[in-house]
Amino acid sequence: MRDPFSASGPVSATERAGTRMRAILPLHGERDCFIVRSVSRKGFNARTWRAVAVAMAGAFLALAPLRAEEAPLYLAVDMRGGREAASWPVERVEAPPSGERWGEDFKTGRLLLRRIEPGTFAMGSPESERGRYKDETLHSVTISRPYFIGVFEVTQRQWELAMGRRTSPAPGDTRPADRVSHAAIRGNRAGAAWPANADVDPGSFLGVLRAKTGLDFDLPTEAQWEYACRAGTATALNSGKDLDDDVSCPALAEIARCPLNTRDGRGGGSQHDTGVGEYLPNAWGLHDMHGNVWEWCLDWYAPHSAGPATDPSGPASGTLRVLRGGSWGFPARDHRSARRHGAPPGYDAYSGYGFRVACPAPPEGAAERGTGP
Ligand SMILES: [Ca+2]
Repeated sequence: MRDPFSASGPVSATERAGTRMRAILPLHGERDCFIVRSVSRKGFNARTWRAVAVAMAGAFLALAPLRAEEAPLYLAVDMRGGREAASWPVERVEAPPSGERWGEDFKTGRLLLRRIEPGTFAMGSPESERGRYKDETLHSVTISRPYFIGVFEVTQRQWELAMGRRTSPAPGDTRPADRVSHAAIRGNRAGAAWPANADVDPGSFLGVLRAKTGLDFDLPTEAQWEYACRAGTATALNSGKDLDDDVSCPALAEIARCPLNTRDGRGGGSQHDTGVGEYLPNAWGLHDMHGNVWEWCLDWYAPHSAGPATDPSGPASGTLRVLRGGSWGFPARDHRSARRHGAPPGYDAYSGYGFRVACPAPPEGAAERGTGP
């Protein structure tokens, strides 16, 4: 690690350092990370620093650059060349883009993923959790390797860029790709073999994404999905709140497109999803882990076993593939972090089934580095 960047003062302060103007901003969703944006004669630069000493709330004592193995925080695939492009550039992004509407670009022509660090968490739900189902047996799961996961559900425009058509007649580039089957995402030949291997069909969405980027994109495993959804929480919802009603819960409406917020002015309707990223993200900056559309995971569905597991890949065989997170048409209890749902892998008739992608993190030290502030 480099020497800490010595600075002190309130966050969100703008200061002059030599010839540079420097703005220090809290990184959304991170308690100890800050973005340092600097403007000098050489141009604009932004990178993420981790506070090594935090004094009072809202002030820091020193910042250190993220370790090489921690960077970059984000990875972006530029899909705008469409199917005709020989390849799609993969950019390493060390800080989320700025601007009020920064997300729009990453909901249409570019695909944004957030790095998730390894850790151990309690998967499933305690018996005391309101709205739980019996197949959510609480057990310890370790995620041993870092990975990237989509900040948003894959959208109609992104699907169209890869596949040449949309999945649904519903208008809106930023609406999720719905009515997609597990088989359409991975393929129903090679792509049906998980967990025997991680192959996908060349003509599937993931086959195209892999061919254009050279990276091993896939659906997340069920454990990767729940770990990313919870972002450190053990409550029913990833906002740190529990349900106060099984069907209609205001705490859920803050973070998810669900039946309760059908007419909140964000594009939702009584019979469909809405644009991705319209509701509050979790602590790791991921949107719509609850609600909007259910998200396909890699695993076959089966009841959890009670013992601890490391990087579980699900049962060897089954009839249903797992879906997680609930959707616009389901009651509150079906949006809980621990809720498990399944459907036949070829099922594509429901407008509440979609997905987000995941990707193993590059080897440690392989990440490109930005320059200091
Ligand atoms: Ca979702």
